[in-house]
Amino acid sequence: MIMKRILLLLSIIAVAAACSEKGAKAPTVSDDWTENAVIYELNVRQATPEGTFAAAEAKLPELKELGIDVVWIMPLYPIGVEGRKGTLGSYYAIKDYCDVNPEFGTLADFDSFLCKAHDLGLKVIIDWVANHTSPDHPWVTEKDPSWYVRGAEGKTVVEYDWTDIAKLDYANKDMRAAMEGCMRFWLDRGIDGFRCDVASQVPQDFWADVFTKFRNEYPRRLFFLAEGEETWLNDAGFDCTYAWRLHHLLNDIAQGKADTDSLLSYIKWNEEGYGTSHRLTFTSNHDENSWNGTEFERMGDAWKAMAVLCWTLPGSQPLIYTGQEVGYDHRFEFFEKDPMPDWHHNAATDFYTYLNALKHAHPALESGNPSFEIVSSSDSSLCFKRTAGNDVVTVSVLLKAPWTWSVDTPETRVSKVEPPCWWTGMKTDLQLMIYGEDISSWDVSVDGSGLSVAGIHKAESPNYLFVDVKVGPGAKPGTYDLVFRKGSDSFRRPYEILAREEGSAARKSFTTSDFIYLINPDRFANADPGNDNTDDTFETADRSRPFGRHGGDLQGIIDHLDYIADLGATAIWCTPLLMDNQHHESYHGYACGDYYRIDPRFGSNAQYKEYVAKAHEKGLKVIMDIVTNHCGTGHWWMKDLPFNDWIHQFPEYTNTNYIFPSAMDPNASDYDSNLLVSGWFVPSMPDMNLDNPFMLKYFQQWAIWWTEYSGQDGLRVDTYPYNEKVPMSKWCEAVLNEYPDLNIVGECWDSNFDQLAYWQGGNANGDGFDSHLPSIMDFPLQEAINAALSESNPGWGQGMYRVYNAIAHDATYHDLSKMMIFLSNHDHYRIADSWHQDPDKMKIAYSLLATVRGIPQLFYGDEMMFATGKDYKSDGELRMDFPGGWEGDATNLFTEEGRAGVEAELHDYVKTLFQWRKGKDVIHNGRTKHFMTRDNTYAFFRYNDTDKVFVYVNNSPEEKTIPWSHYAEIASGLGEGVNVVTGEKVTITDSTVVPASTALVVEY
Ligand SMILES: [Ca+2]
Ligand SMILES: [Ca+2]
Repeated sequence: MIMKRILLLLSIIAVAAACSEKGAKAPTVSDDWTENAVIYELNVRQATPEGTFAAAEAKLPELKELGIDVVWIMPLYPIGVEGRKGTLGSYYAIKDYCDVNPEFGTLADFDSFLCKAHDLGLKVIIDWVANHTSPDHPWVTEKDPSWYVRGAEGKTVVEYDWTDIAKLDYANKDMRAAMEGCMRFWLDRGIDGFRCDVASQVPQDFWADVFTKFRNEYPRRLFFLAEGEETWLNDAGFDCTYAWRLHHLLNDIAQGKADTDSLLSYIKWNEEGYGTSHRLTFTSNHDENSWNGTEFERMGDAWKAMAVLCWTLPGSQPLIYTGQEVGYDHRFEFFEKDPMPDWHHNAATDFYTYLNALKHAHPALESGNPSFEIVSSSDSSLCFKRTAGNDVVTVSVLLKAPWTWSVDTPETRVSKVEPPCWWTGMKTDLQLMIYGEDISSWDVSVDGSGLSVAGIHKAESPNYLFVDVKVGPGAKPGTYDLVFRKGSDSFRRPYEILAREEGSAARKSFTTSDFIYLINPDRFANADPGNDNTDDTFETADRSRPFGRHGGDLQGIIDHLDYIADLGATAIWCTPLLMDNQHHESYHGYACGDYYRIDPRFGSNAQYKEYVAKAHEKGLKVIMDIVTNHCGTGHWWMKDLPFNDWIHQFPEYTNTNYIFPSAMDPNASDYDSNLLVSGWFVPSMPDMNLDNPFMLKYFQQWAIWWTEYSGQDGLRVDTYPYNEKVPMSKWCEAVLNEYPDLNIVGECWDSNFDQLAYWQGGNANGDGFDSHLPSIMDFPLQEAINAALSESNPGWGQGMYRVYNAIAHDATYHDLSKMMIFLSNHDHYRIADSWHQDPDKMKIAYSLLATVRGIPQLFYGDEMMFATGKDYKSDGELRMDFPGGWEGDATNLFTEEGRAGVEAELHDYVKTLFQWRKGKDVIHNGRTKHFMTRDNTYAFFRYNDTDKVFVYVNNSPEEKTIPWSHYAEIASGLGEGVNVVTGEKVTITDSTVVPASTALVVEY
């Protein structure tokens, strides 16, 4: 039960975090930023491959998003050469206090880093090593010998095994003054304080003296952190001391060597000795990591539970060391370059983001708040309460395997509010779905001007409320509070209203000028093996299984946007990226487990937004694949549905009949037409009931939320005709009401021209039905091309006649410009399999795809010879891994060097055609004139007032002569043209020969 609560919590926070980029942060009572600050220890050398201030500066926005408040930069000064350890030396052997280590850059680079950090609202403290210098510091020879502690023969002395240092002597007043001057050098540059190395080795009066002066002279809040645990350090003016004793105790607890009693005695000892002073709490730092092992080595599975204590015990000022934010399990070399791989947001990031947000949101968890009350305890468990005014945080930690933990706060009485945020200036009325134990017995209001509750609807389950919220014209972006009241009890839940992007409603979408590249994200590229498995999802990665998860992710797509753009694509459709938490076959994403969360194995909501932004930078639009017809049995609401009719339920499992005609058949029985839309697609996918108005409203807002949140450009709707058609048409209307130019393509998998046409919005249907769906997928044409290129010896009505016949039905459709055309997709045979890996057939198909009317779409890998080599269709196998997307792949087809032979030949053919197509209005918007097929050939023109393109397909095994004079009505006067593929000049006549199995594309 505890674990479940954790999982739930994490998912709430993930979504909450997704919305937190704009608008005000949750309120805190303290004005002192140090009270709820989380510190990040930045190891500049190892934090990035470059190991420079400039590279670290580029990572600052990610630290901000993680919830960091203070960046502590490890010593940034030139390192001594004499006695140096290793190649690069220890940062703590300093040769010049007033300069930067050239390894990291220049003073100007540091200033730029500091400026960027301050712009982001981050504080910066630097490591100060007052106890000693390197033995070759100029002071050793240039200053009076009494500046240093001297041993036999006047030699400087070392401490411990620090053979690369010389200990300073604080009896010398001149040295003290020089040290103070060096500290001012950095304070004058604008830093916010110091982390003082081995602070207790330096006299108390030195610290007290300089800190008093600094605090008087510098008006900003300065923060001084002592590496040391002696209580006199607080008297000396330090804000925070190291909680070493707690750290060692947490290691012992994790290793089964200590119990709850020892933790409670520590808490008592800490309270008596430190009162309201801050205590640096950590599961790792640079010394622990390099010399004693990572938190995973020392704490094993207990690392999270121990971190929870570091964030919630009295006095705690939590620390994250470089690499911990992504769970990097590696001991950094201390004297050598040993950089961590490029950072990617993963489950460990989610965990720390959650803890940081918790710390920021709760006055009860402020570092100076000593409140601590035991709720319950045993030998191996502790539940305690922290309070500050009305704020109460209850923490439970199991101090033995499986090390479960939970944190209860007032907001966790509400475990979900969906949509998780909203915007000002939206046309769509907002209805919140609120989920929490017995939440229906509470009254709800909104605190904040401009927002009000317009209606409260109870569901059948007591754990839901549907609340209509009016976002008035005067509403300002910011954090509002939903206030829940029952009798004298009340609690608040923050809700964010963001500012709408300018021009959002008027966004353009995908059109005939686009070329769409379809990707199965699990199978494209795995940039982050660290997210292949996560704590809060069931199925784990297994690349050997065709129907298993292979680890592909959003970062993998982001990393290959250049490849996609280079191919000539201008839009990407990914099969669903939302969480699919089924135990098996979750890789395809069509069994949604959470409509407001990107699957953590693909990335995060924030990363989806980043993907959209980066795709836009490359000229690529983004189409989201969404499923309104069904969710997955693994969806969180399946254990507690708001209404019985939220999904279609039957006494026993009932499948859909897959009979589309029943949706438009005037003679259809209710039995058949009901079964089409209410039967389940498969047993693992509960069928949603769009006749339930709350369900419909939920899906309308959800599609709008993702569009507004991410900036995406269009939608693709799965299994469209299986939705109840009238509510589904209202769904389309609602989305288009918010975004009038948005394109939405529905998957209406129907080979009948007239039945397919029924589903397109504006079609003159006999029954008056209008779907309002702008775009449909051209299945009849797809089937025609596939069959034509598969038939070696076609009879009458076969071969290229099929393609001619499909195009001849164009009058059937309401809007040809919105037809999505394709050769294959994730549900069909690989084209290479269909056409026996014959490159000539594939080139014919590419030529058709690039030149016939509509919006072309290509399935990833079909630009090359991706084939299963089998003659049956297995979804898991045809959705194959893109070679080069996984570390260690033998070939890398993403790169020009990696492609050879037929792969290069096909890829370049596609690229040539679609790069050409990009600028061709005659293809995007021109008309078509085609000629009746003869002998398995097909000829057509695309034309407008100024341009013509002629396409001739010879799909037969013999060469053919073009009957050019037959085309005189459009071809007369056409002299020299250009072969689009070869770039050669060509003049077609009645004697022009086209080789067997070849397409000719000529522009005039
Ligand atoms: Ca991955
Ligand atoms: Ca249905």
